[in-house]
Formats: sequence, C-alpha cells, structure tokens
Amino acid sequence: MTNFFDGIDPVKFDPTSGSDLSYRHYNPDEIVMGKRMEDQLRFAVAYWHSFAYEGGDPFGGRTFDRPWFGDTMDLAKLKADAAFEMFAILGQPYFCFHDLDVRPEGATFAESLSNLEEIVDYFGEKMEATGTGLLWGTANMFTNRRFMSGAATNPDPDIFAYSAATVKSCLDATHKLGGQNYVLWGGREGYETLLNTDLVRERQQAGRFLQMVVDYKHKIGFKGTILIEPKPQEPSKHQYDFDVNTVYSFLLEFGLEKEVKMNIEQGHAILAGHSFEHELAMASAFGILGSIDMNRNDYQSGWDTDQFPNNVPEVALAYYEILKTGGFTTGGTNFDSKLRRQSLDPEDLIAGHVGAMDVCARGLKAAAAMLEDGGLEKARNDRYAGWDTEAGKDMLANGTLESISARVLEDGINPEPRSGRQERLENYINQFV
Ligand code: XUL
Ligand code: CO
Repeated sequence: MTNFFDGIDPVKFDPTSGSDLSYRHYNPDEIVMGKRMEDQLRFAVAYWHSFAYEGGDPFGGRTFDRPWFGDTMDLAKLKADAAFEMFAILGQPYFCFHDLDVRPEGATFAESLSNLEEIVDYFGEKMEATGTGLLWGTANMFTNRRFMSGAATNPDPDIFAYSAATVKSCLDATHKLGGQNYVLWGGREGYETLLNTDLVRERQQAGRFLQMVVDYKHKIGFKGTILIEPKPQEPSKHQYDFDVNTVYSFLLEFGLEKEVKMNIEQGHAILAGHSFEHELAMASAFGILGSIDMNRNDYQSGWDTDQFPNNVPEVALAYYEILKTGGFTTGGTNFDSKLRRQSLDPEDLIAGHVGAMDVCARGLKAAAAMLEDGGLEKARNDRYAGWDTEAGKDMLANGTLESISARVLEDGINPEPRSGRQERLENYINQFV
C-alpha cells in the first residue's frame, strides 16, 4: 500500500452526487446494445502518461512530484503499487504499458531484460489479486538516444537487432500477462530529412520486421492482435505509418493484411488532417479496426497534446463507427491522455479519468441510440439506392464505355442532381448528443 491516493474513495456511479469524483454517465453494468457498458468500452489506463510523465514540456522540466520517480527497482515497484491502487479506485478493467514505463533501463540489454521480467512477475501477482487485465503491451523504441534514427528502419543493422530483441521481450511480457493485443507505434520510424534517407531500404526493413513480429506471435501462441498505431509526424518530421490508408497499403505489400489491425488514436487522426471517425470508418472498411487511443488535441496549437477527451459529439461519432462493426473484440478504449503540467494533485489524475470515462459513456449511449434508430443508415442507403437496381448492378458488373454510352443515348438519360442533405443529417445527430 502507498499513501499516494489517501482520502480518495473508490469512484462509483452516482448521478446525483455533488462530487466531481463520481460517475454520472459511466455505469459499468448498464446494458448498451446487448453488452454491459464496461464490456463495450473496455477502458484502459496508459501507464506512461499517468505514472511516468513528469510534467515536462519543451521549455521546462518536471512539475510533478511523485514518490516513485527515480531509477531503481524499488521505485518501479512503488510506482506499480500506486498504479494498481488507481486502477482499483477507478474500477478500470485494463491498463497498457511500454517497457520503459515500468522498469529502470539497465546498463546492458540483459540487465534491462531482467528488470522487465522482475516487474512482469510483480504485475502478474497484482493482476491476479485485483482482476485488472492488460489491454496491450508495447516497446518504447523512441525515447533512448540509440533509437534517434529509427528502430526497424535504422541505417545501422545493430539497432535493427536491438529493436528485434526489445520487441521479443515486450511480446513475451505481454503474452505472459495475458495481454489482449500488442501495439507497434513507430515514433522514430520515419525521417528528419530526405537528404540522408533511403526510403526504399527503410520500407523494406519495416516490412521484414513486422513479418518477424507476426511469425514470433504465432510461434509462442500469442492469441492477441498485433496492432499498428498510425501517426503522420511528431517526433519524426515524417512517419511511415502516416494514416490508416497508408498502413493498409503497407500491410498489403508485405502480405500482412490478415494479421495486423489498427490502433487508432484521436489526436493522430487530426494531425493527419482527418477526423477520428474517418480513420475508424476507413479501418472498418478494410476489416482492420482493432482498438482506440482516446484523447484530444488542442485545436489551436496543432500539436499532439494528448488531453483527456471532453467532446461528446466527437466521441459519439467515433463509437458509432465502432458499434457499427459489432463493437470491440480484443480492442478497447485506452486513455492515451495526460494531465496538464499544472495539474499537480492526485485528485487531478482521478478526475481526468472520471471525466473522460463519462464523456465516453455519453458518446457510446448516443452512438447506440443513433444506430438503433437507424436514421443515418437509412439516409445513406437511400442516397445510393440507384446502385441496388438491376441497371445499376449490371452497369458496374458488365458495363463498358460503349454499352453505357449506347444506353444513355437510347434511354435519354438526363440526371437531375439530388440534395446531399448535410444540414438535415447534422441536425439529426444533434438529437442524440
Ligand atoms: C504517441 C503515442 C504512443 C503510443 C504507444 O503519440 O500515441 O503513446 O500510443 O507507443
Ligand atoms: Co497512442
């Protein structure tokens, strides 16, 4: 037991409570589209933001004062104690971590590995005792200077090797802890300048690397899903996993489209010039929608600020796409969100998650109501109804420019444009959010 969260009671669903540390909308047992809300949303805490982030920004260092900050195994265990206490206070079913978040870096790879294994055993006992699950594990291959020119895409084959050994250790850890997924986010898999970069080689290296990850997953019998998390830039000027569409063509090229799905992050979608729901709809169309990282960016700064979500209409459209595919299977809602650097108190950490969970619960319920009502699907189907007629189907299947041209002349086809009804659809959405 730590005393970090002393005085903070477990957060309960109580819409009438005057406290900002209770759930007003997140009711884990409420049934939404045939499943308990907890099982639809499958929330996870991001270990890095909640327990490893020190409050720094490019102009100033640590603002947070946490008793577990430091490089020893004892402090890593104290951090784990506090983390599992927070999961229990929030009733969070899952968490996610990078190797670097949970163990001190060793002087050698072997020492880092043994630190990781010791913490994994420590986590294992706590997970068993509390029932908390691991949504996903991942490797941090972007913070240490050895990864400054990339991990799998590095010009130095020794860094590729170090990265392969690192991913093996993190996949082993995830497997041992019963993780539901394994994530690869390539923050340094990209370039700063084309002047020193061989795009063709780097793409080949990344493809081979991913094939090795998938082979190893099968070898050890890991039943979770391998997920790629797209992001267009930051920290690299340009990242290869730019967006869902880019990653899908990469998967096709390396024969991995049936093996790997997407972990889509709200803020990354925005950085790519898309909306969150666009990226989700795209992934769903390709059959590769896996999991989500839930946050929001500051819309003025244009930077990946990883703030807790607070915009119900946006979140509703995201869950609409997820529910339309039948909901999560191995995936879930990971709060890849961090406190602002002035939010120093333990209560702030709880409040950030409580508010975010309530926003997601409202979004989920709105999305379910829209789907059950069916208004959007009906409007969309009506818009394309011409393609369901015999003539429409036949033209697409068998038409040639000549045969179609002959029909246009013969039937005197002279189409009248029809309204896209965007305002009416936007008003429709507003009835639910
Ligand atoms: C970075 C980001 C990462 C990944 C995991 O923008 O989102 O935290 O989610 O490496
Ligand atoms: Co993320």
